Amino acid sequence: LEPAFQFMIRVRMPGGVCTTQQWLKLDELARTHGNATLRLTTRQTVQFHWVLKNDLRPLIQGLSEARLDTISACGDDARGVMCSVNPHLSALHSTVYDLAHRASDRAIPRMRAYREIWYGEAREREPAEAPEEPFYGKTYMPRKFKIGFAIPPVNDIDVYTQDLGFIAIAENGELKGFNVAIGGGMGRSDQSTATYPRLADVIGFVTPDKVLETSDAVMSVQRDYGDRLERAHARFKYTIDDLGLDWVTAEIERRLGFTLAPARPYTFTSNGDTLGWQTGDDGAHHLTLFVENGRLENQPDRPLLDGLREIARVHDDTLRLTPNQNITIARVSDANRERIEQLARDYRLLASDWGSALRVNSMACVALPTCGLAMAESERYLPSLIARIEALLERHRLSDVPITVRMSGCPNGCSRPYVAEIGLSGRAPGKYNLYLGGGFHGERLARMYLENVGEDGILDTLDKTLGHFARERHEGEHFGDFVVRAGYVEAVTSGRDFNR
Ligand code: SRM
Ligand code: SF4
Repeated sequence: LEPAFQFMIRVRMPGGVCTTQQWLKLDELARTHGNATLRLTTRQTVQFHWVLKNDLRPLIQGLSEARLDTISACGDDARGVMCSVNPHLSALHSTVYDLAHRASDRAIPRMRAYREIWYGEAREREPAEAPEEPFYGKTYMPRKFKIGFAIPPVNDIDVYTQDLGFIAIAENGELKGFNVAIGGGMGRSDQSTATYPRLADVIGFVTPDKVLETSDAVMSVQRDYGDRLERAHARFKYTIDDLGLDWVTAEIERRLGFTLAPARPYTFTSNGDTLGWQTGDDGAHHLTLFVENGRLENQPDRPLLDGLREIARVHDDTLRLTPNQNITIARVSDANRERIEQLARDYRLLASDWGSALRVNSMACVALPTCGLAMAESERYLPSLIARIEALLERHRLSDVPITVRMSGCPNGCSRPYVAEIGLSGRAPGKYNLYLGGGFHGERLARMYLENVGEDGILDTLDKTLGHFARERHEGEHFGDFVVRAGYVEAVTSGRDFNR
């Protein structure tokens, strides 16, 4: 007899685009081989939790029936490639999504072991003249490597937190190319000032035909120069800070064989999702639902998993999983519009059911009970903390003001808390570091304001700062900008400055 090991399974889903048939399969697998929940993640995919060892193979084989797999969703390789969900710019989205998908296909490992282990295919010997991994070789990357495509003005993918970000530049709806941003990342280790979150630097511009080779060149620099001795120092952000941005950029250009063009102007306005109905430039309708912390499960008063299944049975186009753990019902036909809205209302999936603008701009990582690295609660705790913050917001008449709040159960920062206007990262049960001053569209890191505090300390500080914000904010000013202007925190100017 062996212990009942339980596993988390993460699906690879570039850009979060999923057909309704695929969704129905995910739903079925969660009910038959998981814990009857699906968890939408901050990188636009789904996770299954509490999968027992004997359920692993049938689950992964079931995914394969829906043309899905888990390759490269974890590991020292290119992780799930992200792509903005921007229904307003439908045509542009489809071009950029196509590139994101190709970048994902190109960056994933080629190994056959996956098929042998999970699908039971016969073992093939690696021919000496054709190495199995032409890019990764035998040692893969020093660490995970994250790629994302953003479509301004929406920075929903938090492009500055990616190891490699592509920022779409369009003129009159036509894609001209991408600004290239390198060296973002959130992860830190507890109480280690040698580790820090860092925002990516924009190093230049490339045309669409150069995106895949740019991705190869950037990844290969990190593959060859990243730290392979100390894992906590092995992300690309540290390679860049150690070798210098200019040196790394020159090395990327040397490998590309051309110099990057100067970066082009662009504007981001938020890093959240636009919830509710939107109509694209091609006239198609899209409905973005709010899923608190991405957890779809059947609670007695909110049978969310059933709700999505009902919608997927009616809908005849795709779903798009957003980088903020929400879900967009994309390209809803006129015939289905009323029915789908009614289902979303019946199953309480509309943002309007959920209260404050703070709540619908909130994210929490999974943390306890499944995450082995968690130091404090996150997904299970943030909703109740928000209810208490909502009482403060109501008192200060700020309920309708969008403010981003993100909580992580440990310093790794899976919910990207260090770019939130209010960030919380777990230190111990019931204790968090409180960060303030992140940029509303992900353009500035937050700074630690309180260390290792409990709920009372967090609420006292928010009462004071939100009250001050309500009284003295400038027209249209965001909370993150206000706390910097009012002197609560000094703006963080670089990764290394984060721990100052
Ligand atoms: Fe993460 C590790 C969950 C996005 C930084 N992350 C983990 C693990 C697998 C724990 C582990 O290694 O044992 C967590 C599984 C928990 C569970 O029970 O399900 C976990 N990470 C998640 C998800 C599900 C959080 C969520 O609530 O949505 C996200 C899945 C994304 C996906 O679909 O691929 C998730 N993780 C992120 C992000 C955000 C992003 O990528 O945009 C980050 C910060 C960005 C970055 O990478 O810097 C992130 N996760 C980490 C780290 C710290 C990496 C570092 O550089 O130090 C770890 C720990 C590690 O890798 O050693 C980690
Ligand atoms: Fe786990 Fe920490 Fe990531 Fe939360 S931030 S899911 S606690 S690794």
